[in-house]
Amino acid sequence: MKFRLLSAISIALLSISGVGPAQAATKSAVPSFDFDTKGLIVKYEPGVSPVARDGQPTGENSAAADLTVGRDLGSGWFTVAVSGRVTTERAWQIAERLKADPRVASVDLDRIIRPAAVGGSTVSRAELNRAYAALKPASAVRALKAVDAFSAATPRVARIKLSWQAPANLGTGKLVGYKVSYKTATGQWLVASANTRSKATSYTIAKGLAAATAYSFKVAALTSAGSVIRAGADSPMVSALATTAPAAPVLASPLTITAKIPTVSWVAQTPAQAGDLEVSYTASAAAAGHNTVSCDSTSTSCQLPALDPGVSYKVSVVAKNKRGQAQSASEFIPQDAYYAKQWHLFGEHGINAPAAWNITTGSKSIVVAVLDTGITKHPDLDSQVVPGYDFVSSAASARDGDGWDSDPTDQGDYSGADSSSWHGTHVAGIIGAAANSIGVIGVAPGVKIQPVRVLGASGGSTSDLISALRWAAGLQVKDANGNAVPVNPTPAKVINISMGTDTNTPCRLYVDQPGSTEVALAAVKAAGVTTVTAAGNFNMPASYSYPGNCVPTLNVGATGFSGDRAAYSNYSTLNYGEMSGVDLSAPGGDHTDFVGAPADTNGRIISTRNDGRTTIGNPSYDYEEGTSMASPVVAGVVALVLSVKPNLTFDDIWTKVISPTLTPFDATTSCAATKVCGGGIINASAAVAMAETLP
Ligand SMILES: [Ca+2]
Ligand SMILES: [Ca+2]
Ligand SMILES: [Ca+2]
Repeated sequence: MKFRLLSAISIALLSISGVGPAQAATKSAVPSFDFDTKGLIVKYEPGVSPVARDGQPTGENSAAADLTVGRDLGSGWFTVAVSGRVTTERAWQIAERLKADPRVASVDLDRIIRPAAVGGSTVSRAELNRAYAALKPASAVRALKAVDAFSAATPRVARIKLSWQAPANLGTGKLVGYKVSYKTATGQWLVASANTRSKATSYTIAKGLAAATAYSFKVAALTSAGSVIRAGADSPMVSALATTAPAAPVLASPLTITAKIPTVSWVAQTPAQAGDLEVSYTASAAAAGHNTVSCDSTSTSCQLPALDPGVSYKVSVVAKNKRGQAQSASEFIPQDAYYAKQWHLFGEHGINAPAAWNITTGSKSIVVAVLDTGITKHPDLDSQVVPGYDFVSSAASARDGDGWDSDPTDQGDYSGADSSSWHGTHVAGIIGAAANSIGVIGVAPGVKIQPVRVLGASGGSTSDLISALRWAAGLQVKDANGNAVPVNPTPAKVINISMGTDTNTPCRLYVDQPGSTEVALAAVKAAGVTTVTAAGNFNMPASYSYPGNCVPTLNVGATGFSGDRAAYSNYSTLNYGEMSGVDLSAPGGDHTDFVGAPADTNGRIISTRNDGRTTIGNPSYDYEEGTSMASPVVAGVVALVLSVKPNLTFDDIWTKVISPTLTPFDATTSCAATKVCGGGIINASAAVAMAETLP
């Protein structure tokens, strides 16, 4: 407290004329009375200076108030101003303390000095008491409770319903509403409603609250007297934890499950996704005509009991907490980082893969052999691969120092300034890149890839290709010395051959005499294997390009982003169904057909690659275009079809499943007028659904 110069005091004491018995006080109108007090009238003991040696007014410390000695009224009486404006109640408290100070003889408790703004006059204590009583605040509301006000309509919004009993005492005012406040995690009080304007003794806070947070709440009654609203005391605080129902869990394991793989797993939920409550999960597997089975867990996986063998069950997971429950999506939703770039899977002229994935993402018992340049290690492929073989007989071309061997690693096909293509790695990813959080997803991420190397730095030979075909299908193969190659322990059900010649290379020796490749293809077909070939990239008749012109394969032309024939794609000059032209098309990408395509793709197909220029470098992703990309799209769909119906033959797959479900070409495309692009674009969803209808 500072010492104040007496001359600086500006307290108004206009009507004070002396001390003694209370004067007839001015009858001020209660509604305009604001209780502000500017000062007291104090009598000091004889000989006591109103100003102490420390410069502060005598009695100030004992009053614990910032006082200023004002006017000497005579006979030991002084006016004492209270710094600022205090309530009458506070002024009386100060007066009581001053009275207890031995230096103070008396305080005139019957008169209070009012501010100049309201007349500066004194008013009697009796009158103040009456006025004060008229505006007495309500007492505290009683029995405040906070309960969860969960709304199924807005399950992620934290809501708390407060309820209470009206105050026992409303004073003399009328109840006009309640003030509702809540304390945040940082201790800050926020007003949920300054005035509910209702006599209702409940209020729901539906805004501002966050899940997983403990709040305190208080409520004060508001009473009115004239223009003044007087708040009652706050209620005791109550706490409530605002929580929510869990979010839908996301399956980590396939949407369909068989007795061979009875474990269901899902992605761990964050506290917020769990609604900030303890969550339990129930996984169920259902199949028409079979008992639904389920398992429970509070973790992220559980093993289903006793599934009927050979049956494909559809799996769902329900997350449940005390606020509610949520079921996993009935759709398979890829989490792969580059999925949005994979227009060939979901685009308008893509293959409708997501709907197919709702039925199957592929069975790991289905193997797709990729007869290509081999494979390189890749985090999106390593989990997808079963052992393959290397049928490049030329050691120079193979660049691995020998002829046939059991290691199909791609050693690079660089030539001069041309980088290695890592073609087999790209093709393998289109078929079966893993469904995970990284990179891309294959058409059939649940199936297995078998890398079979037939192309080296100098391309490949027909005899190696034939050996590879036979080996992939599980048939016996002998090497140049007549020694048997170990039989493929995991024979393929699908073989993809993304290669072709750029000149007219008939497959058939004579019109009516099959060549050795067709003999092999017939044996492969007889073994229950479906072979898919690329129609070629030379904008020439597909019947010129070996081995796509061999019978029987599904020979695939390429379409671009707009669904029209890719500019480079070989085309059919034969009647549809002869199976040595273009049988069908699939997205292979076309950089000249890029309008509207996802960023960076330039209308091409993204898949797994390697960044080594010559020899193997690091795993990467890159864009390619070609019938080499279209063929594995079809091979992937065939693998999905076989995952649903493993015993379908080549003829079944073509005539009963693929051919009837092709998406017709848009009327505006060059493919529509003729059958130069085959019967249409492969439709994964329609094909898988069709397969399901077959016995
Ligand atoms: Ca070798
Ligand atoms: Ca090798
Ligand atoms: Ca992936």
